Amino acid sequence: MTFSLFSLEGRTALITGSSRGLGRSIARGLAQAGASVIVNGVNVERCVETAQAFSDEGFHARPLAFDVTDEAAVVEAFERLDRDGIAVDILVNNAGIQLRKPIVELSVLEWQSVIDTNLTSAFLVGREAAKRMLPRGYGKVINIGSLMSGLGRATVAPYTAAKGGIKLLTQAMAAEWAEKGLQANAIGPGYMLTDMNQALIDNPQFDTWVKGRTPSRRWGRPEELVGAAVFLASGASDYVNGQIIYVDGGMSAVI
Ligand code: GCO
Repeated sequence: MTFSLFSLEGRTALITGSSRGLGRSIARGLAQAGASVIVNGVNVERCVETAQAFSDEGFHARPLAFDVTDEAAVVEAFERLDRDGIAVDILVNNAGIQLRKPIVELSVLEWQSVIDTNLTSAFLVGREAAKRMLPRGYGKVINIGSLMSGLGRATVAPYTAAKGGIKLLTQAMAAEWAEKGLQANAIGPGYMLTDMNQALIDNPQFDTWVKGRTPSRRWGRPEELVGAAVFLASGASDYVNGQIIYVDGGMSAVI
């Protein structure tokens, strides 16, 4: 008998921002664990390409391109899933952008863009998913926070504020939805080898700082988030709610 505690067989997972980066790695990992995955992003071609790549590997995947910051687009996307008879069992709110600039140089539009993409999107997509999960008495909501959900760094204020909000939105979701059989938790990635961080990776001083500040003495690989994601998406976490799991090489645990 296979060890089914972590199996996602028969489950459908929607991962926002999953046509590339961390979201793509998480989506592939959930597919490896047996989930049928819905690949989301704003770029239709990239969504189709990523879903096809997953299908070519033998996984069950479909593209669903929509802008997670656009309320009407989010509502329409879920109505389309309803029409297609697709129930989202697992939601990973991963979509996010980074903008590095001192607070005093930020425009309100720049601030709002990061907050909308990194935080408001989790509310919009989480709300539509929960409207359907609550009556079914089942759902796994996984919000992608950050090391910055609990720590600040200069020049990334909107990202930090949004990711701090993600941590506490997760706790609020747990407070409202746990009694109905849903689990809402978060993952806090540390410094990962992603396109979003390429400028930092290529900066020798920053690279040295990350490796010195991180007990594991290295950057994280996107696929290293899969274990936490599968755990929080599976029956192994049915009594875990409102928590954040930092996957950061220990950076948040030490001074
Ligand atoms: C930065 C980085 C961080 C990363 C890190 C933590 O500019 O400091 O982009 O914000 O997101 O991986 O999540």
